[in-house]
Amino acid sequence: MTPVSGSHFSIFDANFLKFSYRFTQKTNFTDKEALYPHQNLSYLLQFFTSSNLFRSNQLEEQKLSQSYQVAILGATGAVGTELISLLEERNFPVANLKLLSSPRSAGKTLSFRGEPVTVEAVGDRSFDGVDLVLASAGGSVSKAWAKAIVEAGAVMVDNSSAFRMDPHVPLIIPEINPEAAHDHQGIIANPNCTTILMAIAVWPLHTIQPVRRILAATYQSASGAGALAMEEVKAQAQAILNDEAVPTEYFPYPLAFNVFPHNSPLDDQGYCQEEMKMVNETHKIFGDSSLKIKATCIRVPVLRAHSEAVTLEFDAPFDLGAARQALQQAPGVKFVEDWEQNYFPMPLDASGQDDVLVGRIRHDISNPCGLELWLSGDQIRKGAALNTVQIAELLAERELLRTSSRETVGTR
Ligand code: 2RA
Repeated sequence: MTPVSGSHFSIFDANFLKFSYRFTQKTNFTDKEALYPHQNLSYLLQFFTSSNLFRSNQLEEQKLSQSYQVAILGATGAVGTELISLLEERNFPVANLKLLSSPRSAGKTLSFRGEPVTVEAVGDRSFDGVDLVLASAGGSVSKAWAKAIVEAGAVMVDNSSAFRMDPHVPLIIPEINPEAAHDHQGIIANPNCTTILMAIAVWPLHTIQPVRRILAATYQSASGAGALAMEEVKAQAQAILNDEAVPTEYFPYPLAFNVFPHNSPLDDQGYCQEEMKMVNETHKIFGDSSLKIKATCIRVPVLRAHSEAVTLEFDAPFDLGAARQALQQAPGVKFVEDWEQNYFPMPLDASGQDDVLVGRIRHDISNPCGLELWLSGDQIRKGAALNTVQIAELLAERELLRTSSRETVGTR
């Protein structure tokens, strides 16, 4: 497999460009900034030299000289196959890609950079010499192999819920808490899809004016239950249209032409696991467990992008213009609002996109300090695989992967 290098535009470049744009567009300088314009310049210079763009250029240089032994655990699932595409699309410096699965899926052939790669059954020696494992095979599989992965010297970026709330495991959305990566002890957790999508939209507002309470209602697609569940919804729709028996192997009830509350286990307060993930994970990512959060999670007959209606409460009214501007400039967000056309984020538009579509920003008419937004985000990409690959990029940029088995590009 020949490693490639080339142009690569990461979220970190986007951060810098958005910052620069915001800076050049800034007209409402504070008295202090107007009095000391050189401070603005020095701030810009300081930002540039410490910026992610700078680090991104470092990654470009690293890419020319170093690459990594990468394994995907759970390679044949919806997220696994997206991970393969994203490593290729984003030109992650892969020296060799190992695709791992359960024995049931082993032997399949998938393609990476135009070459066939045979999926191997995961086993005791699978992680020998591997630097980075991107895991998306479910919590029990992650728990079963985590020790072997870490003992082999690799870093595991885990897409399951197995380690998310472990205090020794950073839980990361690179646009929000990249610094947490420095504390890793071999495992980094990728948050749940609903948490990522909500946090990406709320964080830019929270940094302007702290949010005190979040009320969310989700509209979750079939993709959250996996590739086979997506196929099941299509089969259900076909069966209903043909007046035939409706298959329900992956969902407890027919999802086609129906909606039902998320079927993860319920606690004694009446909240399901999916809802509590949004609460607990957001606390950990924002570093604020005093933030009041509640969610109602609902499965809807959409194939691959989740949507969420989110109400935020602040201590004081949030200016609508400031909220729109913050979201227009936020990394990972595409602002989508056309009030005349009544056009706002939709899962069909979000599918296949990296950015979370956010819009329909309005005041909560029942609360002067409330603000409402609506979002749609691709559950498989930013909700899972893209965030995982962005964490991998962060680890490479900040040299947080081991160096012992890195290869020099061109040696293979
Ligand atoms: C779901 N949150 O949508 C899950 C996927 N991680 O059901």
